[in-house]
Amino acid sequence: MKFKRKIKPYRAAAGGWGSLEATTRFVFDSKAALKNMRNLMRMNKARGFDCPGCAWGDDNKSTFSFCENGAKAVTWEATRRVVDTDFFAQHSVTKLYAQSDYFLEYQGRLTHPMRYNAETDHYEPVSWDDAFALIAQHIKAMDNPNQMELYTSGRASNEASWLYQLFGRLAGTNNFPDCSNMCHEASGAGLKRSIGVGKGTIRLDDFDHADAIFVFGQNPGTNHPRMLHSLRHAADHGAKIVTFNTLRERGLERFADPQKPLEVVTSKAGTISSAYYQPNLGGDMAAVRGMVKALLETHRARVAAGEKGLFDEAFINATTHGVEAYFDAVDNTDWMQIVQQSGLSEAQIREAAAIYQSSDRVIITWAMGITQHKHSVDTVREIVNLQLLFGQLGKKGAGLCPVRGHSNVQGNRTMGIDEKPSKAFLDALGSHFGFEPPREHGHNTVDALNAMLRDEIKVLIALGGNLAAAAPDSPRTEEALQRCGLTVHISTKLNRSHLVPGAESLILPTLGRTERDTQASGNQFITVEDSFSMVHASEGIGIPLAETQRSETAIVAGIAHAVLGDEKVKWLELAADYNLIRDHIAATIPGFADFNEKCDLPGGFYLGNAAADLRFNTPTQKAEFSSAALPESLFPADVAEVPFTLQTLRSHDQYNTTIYGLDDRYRGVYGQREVVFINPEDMQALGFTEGQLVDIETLWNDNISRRVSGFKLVPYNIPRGNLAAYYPETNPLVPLNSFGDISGTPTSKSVPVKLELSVSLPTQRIA
Ligand SMILES: Nc1nc2c(c(=O)[nH]1)N[C@H]1C(S)=C(S)[C@@H](COP(=O)(O)OP(=O)(O)OC[C@H]3O[C@@H](n4cnc5c(=O)[nH]c(N)nc54)[C@H](O)[C@@H]3O)O[C@H]1N2
Ligand SMILES: Nc1nc2c(c(=O)[nH]1)N[C@H]1C(S)=C(S)[C@@H](COP(=O)(O)OP(=O)(O)OC[C@H]3O[C@@H](n4cnc5c(=O)[nH]c(N)nc54)[C@H](O)[C@@H]3O)O[C@H]1N2
Ligand SMILES: [Mo]
Repeated sequence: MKFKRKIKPYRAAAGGWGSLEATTRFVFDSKAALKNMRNLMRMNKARGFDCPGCAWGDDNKSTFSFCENGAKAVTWEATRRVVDTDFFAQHSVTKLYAQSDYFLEYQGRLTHPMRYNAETDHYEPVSWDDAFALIAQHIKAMDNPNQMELYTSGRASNEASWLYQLFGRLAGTNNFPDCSNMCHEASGAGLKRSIGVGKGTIRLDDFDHADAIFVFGQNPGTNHPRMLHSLRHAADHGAKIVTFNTLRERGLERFADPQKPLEVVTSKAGTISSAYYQPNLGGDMAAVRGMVKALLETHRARVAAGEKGLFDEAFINATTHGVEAYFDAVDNTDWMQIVQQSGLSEAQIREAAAIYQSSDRVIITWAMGITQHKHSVDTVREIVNLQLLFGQLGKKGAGLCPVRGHSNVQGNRTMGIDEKPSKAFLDALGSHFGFEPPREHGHNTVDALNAMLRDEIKVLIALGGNLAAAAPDSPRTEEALQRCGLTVHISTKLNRSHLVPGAESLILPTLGRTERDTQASGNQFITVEDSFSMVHASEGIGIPLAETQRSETAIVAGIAHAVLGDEKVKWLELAADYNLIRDHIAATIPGFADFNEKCDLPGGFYLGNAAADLRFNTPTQKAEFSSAALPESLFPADVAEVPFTLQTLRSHDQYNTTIYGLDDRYRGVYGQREVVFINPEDMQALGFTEGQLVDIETLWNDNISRRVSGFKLVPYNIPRGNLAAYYPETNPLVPLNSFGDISGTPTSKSVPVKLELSVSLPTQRIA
């Protein structure tokens, strides 16, 4: 495939024509244009399918709410191209491994179960029964159930993931590594410690009532485009949008609503952010600490003058614990450290604090710019601290909003995809099915990969996702997968994980969310949960490409049946009628009583959030202030003299490891992905020039060389000392043992690196 390479700054607003044009191009390029248009029309509407793009909510008011990147996700899934048995007969695994991630997924949908033959180096067709029997044989040969890893990616439905965790626990393990371990784990861990529940506290319509919305470390223009409608709407009604982002992101500056034709025609793009701060990578905890320091100063001055203080003292006294220790921590943090670590001036931080102070109702949102650092749990808790001081919980238009990634990643956790399940959850499961679930905590993603490297793992089953490309330290991750006895991938499309097989390997082709799922009892729907704890039904309409594809739920049931038989659970009966699964969910998961009846509610039902009702499930039954000190450094003490910190992020034309195209329109990059964004002064100081190719090398303390070559220098509006480049190309740079405290999340947004001019051209994968 040929791509036109260019770097040309994008000057228009986000959304608008550019967005419409790109959407229609995707719809009409793919081989099923009409079907695609019909799919789009039904996306996110009552009894259509839920958009597989992201976990933003639906307001149920607009008649036709979709976004460019949701359209890409749908059309990408709805392709008529197939990766069938002929395809695998033609291409060896070694040959496919040399191809780019873009090439692999572009080949189309997997249609037939395939088994790897190491002798021929080809995948060969296998029957479903034989595939299940092979899995059962490997699992039954294990010495203990913890020699199995059950990975989940966040697209899996509530029904499939609930069944999957039941299978794992009946088999005896809590080894449930998932994509969340690499994503919002720090949000869950931080919120749980601070407010007793690991989810956001707001609902979608809170955006209509906020006076200010602070957006930290998030690029909604690309990753949550429907959020721009909420931000834009709020801005139009006078709310202040305050952005903290290391990069200047177009979508956070201006946005024209592509679904309001007049606005597009007249280019009446709305300004989104009223203030835009560009902290250093990992500098947000210091920035928020600085804001509190400024606010505390004003508060004390007022109180000293006999006036009413700034903070919500009634709220603090009645519902929180630990404010004094927190104030001590704030007093012990000096401005020099705050300024140096955040990279913002004291004046900028005071300005942000003043905006916060003048706003009654404040929402704070965040994503990967906050969660993929060493001190992410402390950073999330610092954000909560600020909100607690002003009583921003339990009131309309205010609260905490971690914006989730995968469209059902929040639902997966609710269903029990959790390597650290609560006692209450296990008790409920055990008593409902009459067994003693394993109590010992299992592996998260990094633990699982390390266990594989130690040859402790015999079987990996992956319910979706692309572990080989999504996890850090690619050579070690690939080796880890290859050390398993059996790797099983339940997938829609060909990806890198299939090409690093264990001693044996299976690819099991599954239906996507947009497709009709017919089982013995008739057409089925599934359910998902969005970032706002709304659970709703989703029913696919596309006709499946091949009769040999099966639903995720049916595949999980098939595996469980082959391994465990149907003594405790009638797996195949459950897969024949998902209502039966929902009845079990209702009996084992809080908040799901009358689940099947509630699925008929238009727009779904709200699971509730105790913290939003000011009930805190913490040891003190109060919201806990955290009084952590700022980190001394983002890196281990023996990693010194780090010239640059690199973040690895998403382009506009990708969905995690799925590369739709090679453009990153809002950042002005076309036809290429091997680029590195750099401050122009840094480039000059190194004596380098725009467009030169560089090697990026990680500075770490384990004598392992981690280097990628041939990355083009692109001068960009980014603070000095900070770099950005796309994932997954830069995953080889993230050390497997560099992860967040408590969260265990790979530190994908702060990798210590240096740059050198490339001396030889890289062996690039074939695009
Ligand atoms: N189209 C599309 N949609 C997606 C995805 C996709 O790949 N494509 N992925 C989905 C998933 S799984 C997820 S988790 C979300 C991810 O959504 P995002 O979190 O928006 O994803 P990233 O591309 O990683 O962008 C990180 C943003 O944070 C900024 N940033 C990085 N480090 C820092 C920091 O230390 N401080 C501050 N203040 N800013 C920082 C970056 O400049 C960038 O704007 O999107 C979901 N939606
Ligand atoms: N360096 C770096 N690494 C990162 C990140 C980063 O910002 N930087 N982000 C991290 C984050 S936030 C996340 S969430 C992870 C993502 O990690 P994963 O969730 O593992 O990866 P995806 O790329 O979303 O998975 C794509 C694959 O899922 C399969 N698939 C697609 N739809 C379906 C479906 O409906 N059912 C099934 N069964 N399979 C399906 C397809 O085969 C496709 O190849 O990556 C993490 N890795
Ligand atoms: Mo994610």
